[in-house]
Amino acid sequence: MSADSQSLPGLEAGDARRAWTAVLHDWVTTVDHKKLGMMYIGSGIVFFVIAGIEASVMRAQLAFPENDLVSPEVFNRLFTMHGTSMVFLVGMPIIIGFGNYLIPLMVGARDMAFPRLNAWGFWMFLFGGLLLYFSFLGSSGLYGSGTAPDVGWFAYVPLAGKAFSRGNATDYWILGILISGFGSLAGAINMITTTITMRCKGMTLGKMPLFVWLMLVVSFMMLIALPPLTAAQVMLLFDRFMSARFFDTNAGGDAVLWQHFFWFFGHPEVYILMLPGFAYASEIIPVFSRKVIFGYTVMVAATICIGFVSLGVWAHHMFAVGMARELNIWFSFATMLVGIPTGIKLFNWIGTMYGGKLRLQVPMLFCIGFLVQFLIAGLTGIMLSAVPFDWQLTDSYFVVAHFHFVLIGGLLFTIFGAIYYWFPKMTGLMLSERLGRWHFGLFTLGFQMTFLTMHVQGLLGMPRRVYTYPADRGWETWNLITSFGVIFQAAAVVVFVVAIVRAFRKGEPAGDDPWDAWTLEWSTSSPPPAYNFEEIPEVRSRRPLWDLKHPEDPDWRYE
Ligand code: HEM
Ligand SMILES: [Cu+2]
Repeated sequence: MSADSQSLPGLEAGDARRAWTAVLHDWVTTVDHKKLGMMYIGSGIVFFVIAGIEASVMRAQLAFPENDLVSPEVFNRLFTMHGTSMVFLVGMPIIIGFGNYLIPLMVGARDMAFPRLNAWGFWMFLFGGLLLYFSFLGSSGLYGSGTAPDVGWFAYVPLAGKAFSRGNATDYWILGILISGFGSLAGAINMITTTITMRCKGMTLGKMPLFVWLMLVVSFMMLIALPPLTAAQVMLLFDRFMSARFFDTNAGGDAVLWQHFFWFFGHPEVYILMLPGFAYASEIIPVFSRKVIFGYTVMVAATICIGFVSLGVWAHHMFAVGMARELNIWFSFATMLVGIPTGIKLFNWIGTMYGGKLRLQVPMLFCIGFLVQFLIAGLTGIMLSAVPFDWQLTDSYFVVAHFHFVLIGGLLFTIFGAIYYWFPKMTGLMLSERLGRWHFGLFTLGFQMTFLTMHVQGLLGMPRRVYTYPADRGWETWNLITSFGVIFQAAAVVVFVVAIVRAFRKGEPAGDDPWDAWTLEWSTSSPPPAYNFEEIPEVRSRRPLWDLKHPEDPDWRYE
């Protein structure tokens, strides 16, 4: 928020309106990476609240057996919109937002390589998201007008085909994701080009912040994984509108082909979401441990390994479709293989904290929560990569618990940590440490109550996506605890929103470098000027600010 908008109060009504119009015009027409980054993150937070409400309604329905709070049709729409929104309208914009905001600052550049492409990408993302939600109003479904997509976030055929999904609900799912995907592709092209061509003097690849390395790998993964999804969606549109037969098994097509296409995108997608979380942890943990990252080069190598191997594991989502034994063995083995570079990273973060002077402030608390929960997520992932084990638990609540441990315990916790860490840089204001601790405490308690118990429902045989369940299966108490946990998570999100609003109203001034950190974004004012740097900096080590602050013992002596 620029200085002059804060002086709006007290202006004459006409002047205030003109001033607000000017602010709005400024943000709507901006091509500045910082503003676009904040708009991506802001939109992601709004969609998070909406998708969180969808999840809460589902858990209210499942709190008791044989409940009828919502109908099965509405329940199907809720998990479809929740899952689709969380992945494409929460995770993606927030990771692209942070990449957009931070990469030019971290490499010492004035903006992204293609500012107008950047702006186009943002509006494509937002238009795709709004189109998806317009489905609640626009599409004419079987149950009268206005139904959201109800085929699940991976829209398996033939359910998503014309025979079973009449009306336009599924077409909104296809088009909403397809169009918002342009935003991701534009972001990826910009992040790769900026990183490779716009680094300041002295910043060799070996001196880039880990954040920049991880976003580089993520961007390449987006360029590889997104187009197959787009191609499959176009084929599905052909099937739905022009009676093509790509996925129609009765007419020479193949329903399993859709699954291969979807998960060839879908699995790398979870790492496209997770690696940025690793990037936030790799920046925050060293600063709050007062130690350089343990094993910089190994971290980079592990990231590249994860990037590559995760492109070859997709069919571990399809162990139950009847693939050849050899294929099951390969996809099981490759999935276990990903555990190695991921495990290395966990050790490197723990190695960084070991012997450090830990400062347990809110960004660090969320990173520690991430470490513990991501370890659990990784372990259940290894369990599910064993084919016989997966045959027992595929499509059960054990799987729902596993991927929420990855996407909340992993990604969402690091996103919260990143927001508390970089909010001061973006706004010049501090978020309240006291409210942040409440946010962390309530969310961790609620998260564990909800998703740790879900593993048990799964082991007791409860399938996913059921809108209710009988009272005689021993699932009642577990479901009640699971749903109760959502109350704590919701309370934590309210505290988070209050913390943000309160910071904008009367937050403490942050100063340029409130955490005493070491990367270039902290060398600028908070918020940074439109042109980022008075003079393009020159760096000699991975910690340029440390060198500036400690000329007596600069890092470049050791690198
Ligand atoms: C914030 C707290 C959250 C709660 C309470 C929650 C709860 C739920 C529930 C109850 C379901 C439906 C399970 C079923 O009926 O099968 C679900 C599904 C799902 N959730 Fe979440 N979720 C949360 C956050 C997230 C986040 C952050 C992500 C991703 C970034 C996510 C991604 C998904 C996906 C992909 C599905 C599967 C949807 C489908 O079956 O089509 N959720 N979640
Ligand atoms: Cu997977």
